This record gives sequence, structure tokens and C-alpha cells, in this order.
Amino acid sequence: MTYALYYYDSCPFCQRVLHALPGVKVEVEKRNVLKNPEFRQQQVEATGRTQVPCLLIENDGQQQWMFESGDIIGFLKSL
Ligand SMILES: N[C@@H](CCC(=O)N[C@@H](CS)C(=O)NCC(=O)O)C(=O)O
Repeated sequence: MTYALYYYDSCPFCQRVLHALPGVKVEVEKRNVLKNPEFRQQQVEATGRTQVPCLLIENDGQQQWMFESGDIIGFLKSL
């Protein structure tokens, strides 16, 4: 299982998730969608949405995309 957070720095909801990351047990790759437009394109192609924060969960080639900072934090803390 791999985890990637799509975010940008000036988004307060992204900051909530970023601040929670040191307390979770899994590695989460940070993907800044403003610094790297390719990340934004991946997210839009897969979800049709530009909203961040967005967590990509990949398992054996299967992708799951999760929105909402509260849901993302709760999910990561449950792992
Ligand atoms: N309820 C959401 C709010 C997320 C949100 O409003 N994100 C803004 C940036 S701060 C955004 O992505 N706006 C652009 C869009 O929705 O496409 C959460 O808690 O994650």
C-alpha cells in the first residue's frame, strides 16, 4: 500500500493534514500540485476535481482517492 498527499502550501486544510503527518505510522509522499502541474493533472484526470487536500491510496495498481482533511487525518491515524 502506498500513500500520496496532493496539496499546496497556502491551503489551510492541507496544512491541517501536513501537521498530522509526523504522528502517523505510514510514509506519505507529498505531491505539491502548484509546484508540479503533472500532479494536478493526475488528480483531475482520475477524480475530475482540483480540490486539495486529496489522498491517493494505491494497492496493487488499484487507486482510491480521498477528499476532506478530516477524513484524511482520521484515516491515516487509524493505520
Ligand atoms: N472541506 C474541505 C475543504 C478543502 C478546500 O476548500 N480546499 C480548497 C483549497 S484551501 C480547494 O482545493 N479549492 C479549490 C477547489 O475546490 O477546486 C477539507 O476540509 O478538505
